[in-house]
Amino acid sequence: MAMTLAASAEDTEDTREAAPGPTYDLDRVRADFPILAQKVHGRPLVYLDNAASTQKPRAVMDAIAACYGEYYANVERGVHTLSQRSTAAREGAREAVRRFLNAPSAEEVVFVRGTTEAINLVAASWGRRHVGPGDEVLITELEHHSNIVPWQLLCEERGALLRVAPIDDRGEVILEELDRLLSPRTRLVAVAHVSNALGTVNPVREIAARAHEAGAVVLVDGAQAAPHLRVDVQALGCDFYAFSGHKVYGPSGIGALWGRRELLEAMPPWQGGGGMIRTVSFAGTTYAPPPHRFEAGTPAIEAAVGFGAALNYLTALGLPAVGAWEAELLALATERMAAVPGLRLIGTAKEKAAVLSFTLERIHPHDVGTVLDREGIAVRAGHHCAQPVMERFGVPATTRASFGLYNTREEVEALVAALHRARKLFG
Ligand code: 7TS
Repeated sequence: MAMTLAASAEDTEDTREAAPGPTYDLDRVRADFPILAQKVHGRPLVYLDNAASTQKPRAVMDAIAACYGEYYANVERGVHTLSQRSTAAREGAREAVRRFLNAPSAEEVVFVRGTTEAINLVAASWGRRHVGPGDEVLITELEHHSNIVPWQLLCEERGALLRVAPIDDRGEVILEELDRLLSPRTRLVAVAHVSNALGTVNPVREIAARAHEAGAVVLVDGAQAAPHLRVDVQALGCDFYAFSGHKVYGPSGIGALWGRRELLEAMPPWQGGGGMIRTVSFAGTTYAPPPHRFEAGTPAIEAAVGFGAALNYLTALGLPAVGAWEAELLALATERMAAVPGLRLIGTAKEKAAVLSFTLERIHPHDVGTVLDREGIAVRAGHHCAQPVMERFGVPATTRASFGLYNTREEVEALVAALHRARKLFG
């Protein structure tokens, strides 16, 4: 794909001098992430696989260590002091999620294992109740498999139809097509806030408004947005928002689903067990109100605590500052990569966040990934759980570099230099 950002060497120098850098202290931020200070194959680690999972700051490790070392016990229902402290810490994390999303109430925040589980929860609970034969669920062509397969399963079970709004050659959702596919039969529109394979930032607010006009409920997959953009679920106007802890510098195995209170209250449980009931008898069981109705069993207590610490860390740095820095890295990388012979960028939307997917002529993406790893550079190669996107662009896989708040301009330069070397190596 043709690049438009190619600048002359002089322009480039000017840009670099004028570049303000992050509005936070990058050296200090990097020092918060002990894992970054290591060598891989004798070279300084350059971690550019942040879209898959981010590294963890000391604040998150300390919060988890304090949970285990000072107050760990099972949560809820406990009269003893440690159980009450554990419960309070986990509920504090729920409040951190509420603040992070600007949700109206912490009771609308359900802890889940991650984005995947959040979407499955909505499909299994809300979906089974509201999607019937002849109904439609509308997604887009750029979704992660997590925002495709649960809807396929639901539609198959309910006799409903899955519709897909196409993307254009830049990787932007074609809004006119989305409009055309919206109908009174559309029960739900499920859309990524940011694409993991392309980096496209979707106009979620506009999509939500259009979907609501058609009478549909809107779920936003925020897995790739939460680490980069300030999310305000009230301003977005969506009905559900899902994201994962491990992509926002927190632990794996934890994430959150935010849902509008009226919707959550009307939803049946999706898993049964301890913690989600009001009363149980063999004659019949009544259920706890949200969020506990959707949290059966002993939860990931320490992970929730670490998740809250991660969100507070990110908020303290400031998402606008983080996003601005990552945008600079993305612009620099986009410009530099234009000079790598045979490099095709996959995903050139006007609005992008922190993801650069590309192919190199005559070199398989996995080989690119392996060559980069020999230089200490961690990127991902594959279909990124977005096979329909690969199909749309006619490639089996891409190499993907994805940026996080701790990446540097020098790391971008190291990536590009390594790509030039790979180019020479493979001819
Ligand atoms: N949605 C999007 C847009 C994602 O990028 C991912 C994970 C998920 C959902 C699923 O999140 P999980 O935390 O439940 O696994 N994306 C990636 C990726 O791009 N590489 O590894 C995981």
